[in-house]
Amino acid sequence: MRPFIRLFTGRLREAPTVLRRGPLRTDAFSSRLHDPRVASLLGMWLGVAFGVCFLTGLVSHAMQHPPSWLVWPSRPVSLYRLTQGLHVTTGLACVPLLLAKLWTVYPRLWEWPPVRSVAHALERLSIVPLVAGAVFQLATGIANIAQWYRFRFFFTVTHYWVAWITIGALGVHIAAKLAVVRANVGRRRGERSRLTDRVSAPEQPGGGLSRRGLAVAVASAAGVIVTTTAGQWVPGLSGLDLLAPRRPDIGPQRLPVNRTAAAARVTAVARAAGYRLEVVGPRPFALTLAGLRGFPQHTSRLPITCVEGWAADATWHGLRLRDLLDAAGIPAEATVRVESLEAGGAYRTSEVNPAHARDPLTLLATGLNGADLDIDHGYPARLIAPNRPGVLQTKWVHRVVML
Ligand SMILES: Nc1nc2c(c(=O)[nH]1)N[C@H]1C(S)=C(S)[C@@H](COP(=O)(O)O)O[C@H]1N2
Ligand SMILES: [Mo]
Repeated sequence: MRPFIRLFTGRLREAPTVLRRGPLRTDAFSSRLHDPRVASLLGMWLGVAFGVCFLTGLVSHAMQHPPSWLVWPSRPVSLYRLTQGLHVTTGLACVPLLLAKLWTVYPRLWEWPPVRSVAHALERLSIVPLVAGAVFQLATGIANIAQWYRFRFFFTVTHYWVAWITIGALGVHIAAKLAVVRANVGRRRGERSRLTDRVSAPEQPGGGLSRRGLAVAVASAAGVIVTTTAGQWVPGLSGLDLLAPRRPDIGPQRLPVNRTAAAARVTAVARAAGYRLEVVGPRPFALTLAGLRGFPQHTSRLPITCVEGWAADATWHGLRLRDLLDAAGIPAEATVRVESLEAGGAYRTSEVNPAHARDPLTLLATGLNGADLDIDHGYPARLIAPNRPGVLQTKWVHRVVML
């Protein structure tokens, strides 16, 4: 018992001889890259990428699931495109940064003594949710953008809450490591040499990758990932999209499809001659397709921005939602619900707040890029509004209801 207590009170300064093997032997990790300076530098890059990813993720999440007190503005038109695009891009850039960082610091798992104080124990424990959370977020995020839903849990909710756990653990970690980072970043070589650390190895002449070499390699990997995927949402860069799961210009009518009419089982009802658009308000009415075309026709240039990280501009034709609401006597401050012909599915309806419903760019579109809407893009009519997540741009609309 006593050696055990001494182990955790730090009085056992050296690892017992029986344990001094494998990763616990002296000089088990000889690379000079397992050092606090490299760890601090990678940690700072990772902190910036992760921080941007977290904040943009929060904004995107709040746009998709607005709390009751928040009415999102409909402008700027592409705000969601920016937040969600940055979210996915910075998340992808975290992959090489995180791998390099974990490799740099993993020898510390065998740090001796394992625990020096309560604060040290807590700091070490916070590594578990930090690493597990970061790996989980990147893995589920990548699975999501690749539409690879092999997990049983609901992605949106889990990804959101694990983000909070991870950022909390990151806060603890940064607070604990601030002194080490200060001592290692932004100072001159001579000043840095004061810093002592058990796992830091002296610069060895010749052989192995230098610190600068590692920094260049990691930054290049992140740079390649960013430039070959950002074209998914940044206009004009789609030609570089070698690693992106989607090309924003490929699909029917040069626009990707998220869920096809066949997958949503709406092909027959959407094409049925008996199609009517119902508008439910103080003066309810129903319109045939010809009736829809009888309304003043408008054109809006607006992007579809999918939560999966792709965004594509398109030219939409149709009637303004606000003209439809006015005709039904629906007041300007009303929120409406747009309902799809789709019988089930998480995205069969969406709510449109007054700012979006009344925006002159918001259409019930019946046409896309100069032709009738393709069935996979929501024929006979779909919602398209500025600054709105793709999941809320309801397709195959057949009812608009005042709430
Ligand atoms: N009824 C219905 N509308 C829907 C969806 C859906 O599953 N059902 N998917 C949404 C999602 S996630 C996106 S990104 C956009 C994509 O529109 P597009 O397929 O025309 O590009 O449609 C949205 N509209
Ligand atoms: Mo989407």
